[in-house]
Amino acid sequence: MPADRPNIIIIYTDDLGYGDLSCMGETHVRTPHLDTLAESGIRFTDWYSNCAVCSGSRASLMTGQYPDHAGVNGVLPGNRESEGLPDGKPTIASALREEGYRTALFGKWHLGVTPRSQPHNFGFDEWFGFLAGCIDYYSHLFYYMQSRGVDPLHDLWENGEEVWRNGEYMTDMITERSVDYIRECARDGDPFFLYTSYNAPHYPMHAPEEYVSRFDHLPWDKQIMAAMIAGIDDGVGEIVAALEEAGIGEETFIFFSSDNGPSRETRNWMDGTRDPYYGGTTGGLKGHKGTLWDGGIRMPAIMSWPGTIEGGRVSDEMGIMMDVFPTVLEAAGGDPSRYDLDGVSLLDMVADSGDNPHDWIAWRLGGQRAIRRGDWKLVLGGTFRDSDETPPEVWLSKITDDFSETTNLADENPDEVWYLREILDPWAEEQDRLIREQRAEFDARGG
Ligand SMILES: [Ca+2]
Repeated sequence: MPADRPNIIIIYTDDLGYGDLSCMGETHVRTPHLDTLAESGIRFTDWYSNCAVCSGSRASLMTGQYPDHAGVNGVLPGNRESEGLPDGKPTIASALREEGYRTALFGKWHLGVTPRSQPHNFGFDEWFGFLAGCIDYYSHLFYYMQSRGVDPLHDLWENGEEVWRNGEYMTDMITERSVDYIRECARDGDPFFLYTSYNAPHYPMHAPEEYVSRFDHLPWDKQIMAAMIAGIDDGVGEIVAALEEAGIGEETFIFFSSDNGPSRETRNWMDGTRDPYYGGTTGGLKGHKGTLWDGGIRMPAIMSWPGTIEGGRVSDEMGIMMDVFPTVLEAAGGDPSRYDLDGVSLLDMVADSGDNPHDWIAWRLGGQRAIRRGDWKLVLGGTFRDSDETPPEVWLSKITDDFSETTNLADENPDEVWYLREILDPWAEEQDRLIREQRAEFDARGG
């Protein structure tokens, strides 16, 4: 396989916070394999998710578009009638398949449950995992819509067929499938795209004793979080070891990140406690999952391609999940301009010290809107879910100086607010139009 045609692996985690890795400053957990991966490539300090919750973030990762443009914003429901991406929507997987890649997904999809919404209709040759937002790690049941009248559902599938693996820990199954796939592709000499999509450390807070016992010294909320993250970290170690054993480590591009910030939901506790959960950490960023403060959308992110990208670097350049599609497609020798993408290829920036192509990036979730441009970040309608505090409607931060968005500079910088709104308001209107159009088209075809 020529070095200019790398294997592509995306390792995605679920509700992992900005501060939850030891290479990001967390002192409770230990993530030696991820720290080594970061050392082998670039660790980003200013990498963003396109959405503060699961489905929107994953829609952008897969399609290279803003969530509304992709047709999925917010969180898709977990019932079996749940529809996801519109038919025919190109994804990273379909684009790489056109370039001759084998493609596989192991783990969480959360971009629709109905047969037509499933991964094999969006470019994945093979897949194993679950389709809704979360599952019990051992029974693989989805329990979380009983308050809306939906009974628990079993949610484990292989290539569209329901399968049962009662008692097997989901994180370990995802790792095993990923490692087997790497060995198989390496043996056959095929370039591959592997999407390893861990549901950890999303609730329910489950981990085997093997991981839990490593953190006996911690209080329960931190102990179980550290154990679930250790499961991921061991998995990353096994994946990298499999690449090295097969002699393809140098020509494999790995991107690691998380879909949104840490959850403060009380259901993380599992002991009837109704306090907000602080097992995961934003590392000092304001907010959490579900909010457009940086704690909801700024993510740990690692990009490694040892044969091509110089390692041992930390980058404060701004990047975002929708950039991954064009970046890896270009790395694979494809042409991103063939696709209608909102993300931009960062390949020149990461491999050849080129300029960051981003001027600004923006977000929209429910009544919240936000934009970051240069040193500034504007949040409109910002909220919290772990307190009754209602922030001012307009919040302007000098984000490069004010990591935690603590000081509102809106009143003293009306020109900056005006300028950012001149970009953000029409953008948000356009996103609203795009998702309405997508859903109308969807409805017209019979849902
Ligand atoms: Ca999530």
